[in-house]
Amino acid sequence: MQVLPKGVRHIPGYLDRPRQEALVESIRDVVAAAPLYVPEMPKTGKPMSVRMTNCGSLGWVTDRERGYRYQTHHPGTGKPWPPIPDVLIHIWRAVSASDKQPDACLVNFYSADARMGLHQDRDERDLETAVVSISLGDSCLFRVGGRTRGGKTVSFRLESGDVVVLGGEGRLAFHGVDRIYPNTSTLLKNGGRLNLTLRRVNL
Ligand SMILES: O=C(O)CCC(=O)C(=O)O
Ligand SMILES: [Mn+2]
Repeated sequence: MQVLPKGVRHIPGYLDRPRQEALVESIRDVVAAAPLYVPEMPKTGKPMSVRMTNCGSLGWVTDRERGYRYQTHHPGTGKPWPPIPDVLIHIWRAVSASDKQPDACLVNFYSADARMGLHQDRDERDLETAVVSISLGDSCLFRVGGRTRGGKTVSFRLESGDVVVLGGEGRLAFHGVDRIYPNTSTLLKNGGRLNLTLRRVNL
């Protein structure tokens, strides 16, 4: 058993299959109201390999001109993001150890060749409340380290139904997704991996 950095908690199999299925259904409704789109890297405009959307009062977006930020509206439709489904609020309450509510939920969709480079979550005003991340569908290789780039990292697989909490000293841990393992889950009909990241943005 590997030792994870302080404040980083991996809860394997937190959601059983029926709860995973219910969650996918509620995310289908989110995506119907707020379609997945291709985010662009700041300055270069290079497309990210992960497709994204959000629910909650604020959504994380990025594009060439304005870079990483939170905003109240979907960049494509101009509409407010749909609300965070109750099932997600319940998970947050059970694992975040916070009395605050999440005000943002980023929905990441990874096809077989998508990945996410090592980064910190630090676009929030609140950098103390934990970040709660839920994995659905195909497995991935997740990497997490400390608060400085270039330090030691550990890698482990995230499977469908797993939850990761970055709290306390782990709140600003560098983390990323090195690869997806295609066809490792039957949860999503067309394969791929869904990640739901719940955060508290405003103080
Ligand atoms: O997909 C994941 O497990 C991590 C996603 C992530 O780190 C992010 O969206 O900031
Ligand atoms: Mn992140």
